[in-house]
Amino acid sequence: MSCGEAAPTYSVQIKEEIAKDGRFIRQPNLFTTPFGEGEGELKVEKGRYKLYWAKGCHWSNRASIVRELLGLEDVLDVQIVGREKLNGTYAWTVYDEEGNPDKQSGYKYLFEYYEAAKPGFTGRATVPTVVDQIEKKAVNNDYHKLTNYFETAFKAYQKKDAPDLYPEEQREEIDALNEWLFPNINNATYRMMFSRSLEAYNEAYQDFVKALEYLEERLENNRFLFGDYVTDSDVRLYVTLVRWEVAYYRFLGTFEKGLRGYKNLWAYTRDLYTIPAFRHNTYLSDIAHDYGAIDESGTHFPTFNYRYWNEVDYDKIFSEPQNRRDLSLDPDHKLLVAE
Ligand SMILES: N[C@@H](CCC(=O)N[C@@H](CS)C(=O)NCC(=O)O)C(=O)O
Repeated sequence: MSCGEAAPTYSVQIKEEIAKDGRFIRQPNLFTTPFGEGEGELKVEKGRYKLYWAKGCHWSNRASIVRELLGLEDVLDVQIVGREKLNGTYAWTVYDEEGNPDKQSGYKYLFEYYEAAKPGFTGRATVPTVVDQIEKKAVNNDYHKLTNYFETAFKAYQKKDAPDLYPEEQREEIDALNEWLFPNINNATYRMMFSRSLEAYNEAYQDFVKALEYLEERLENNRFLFGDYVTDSDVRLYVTLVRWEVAYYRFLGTFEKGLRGYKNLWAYTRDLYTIPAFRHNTYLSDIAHDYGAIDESGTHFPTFNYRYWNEVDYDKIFSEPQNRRDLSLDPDHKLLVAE
């Protein structure tokens, strides 16, 4: 983490998110106003919005990958947040390397954008968050829909040869798969991570492993989830698989096998990793970095990642060649670009 002190923890779930039986029930997103031209919607304008995201966080990594895939650099600014201990908890920082507040807003912390939007706000300020740089407030942190807005409402601002990650005729199927990926893959890892009963843990574990088996089979004959081209769903699956392999797998519990034990899923992840927008936005060593929260409690057994996060050549491992192109009728193109 380039800004501020070392940052041992990425997510601080609050008491209200743990149910009586130990299950983790995620808080709803705070800012869900859609982007679009309709009444009350967020109008897309150059110079207005900025996306904040964190290297370790897959909810926000989806948005940073799609932003780059679609070439939205000119219309949507971006910044990777830092993490800092503040008043006994942790806060996302938005100041620069020298500690100067954000030039446009004058803020040092992400929660200041939340307070500006919701006076009296006391909850968790989370990534991803899109802020309005003119009004200096948070406007959208709806990670379920953010990439879909980039694919649709931001269309006029996409680069010329931008791929179609959300083809109209496939939207229903993509939405359905995304809704399934949320509890079974993306949030299943957090359901394991934040559970406070073994029963809740096991439930999430079973969902996750069953889902992996299903996806492994689906990818046996399909290069990507919907065939020859990358879609929005692939981005959502990729961001969790990468973190599972590099980090979660080493501390979430005991898995019968890791990503590398799933022939298709592992080759699929590497196939996606070779796409520049995926690779640029995947900070493998940072994801592996264990800041040593366990060590602070006095244990003599710091994790593998605590000791070696920066010595393993993850880029080399993820760049090992695979031959998934043979599954495609259009092997030279992974992205669907309209004529
Ligand atoms: N917006 C969502 C999810 C996004 C989320 O949990 N992001 C994490 C990082 S992966 C975060 O920003 N955590 C900060 C915190 O919990 O203080 C929520 O409110 O639950």
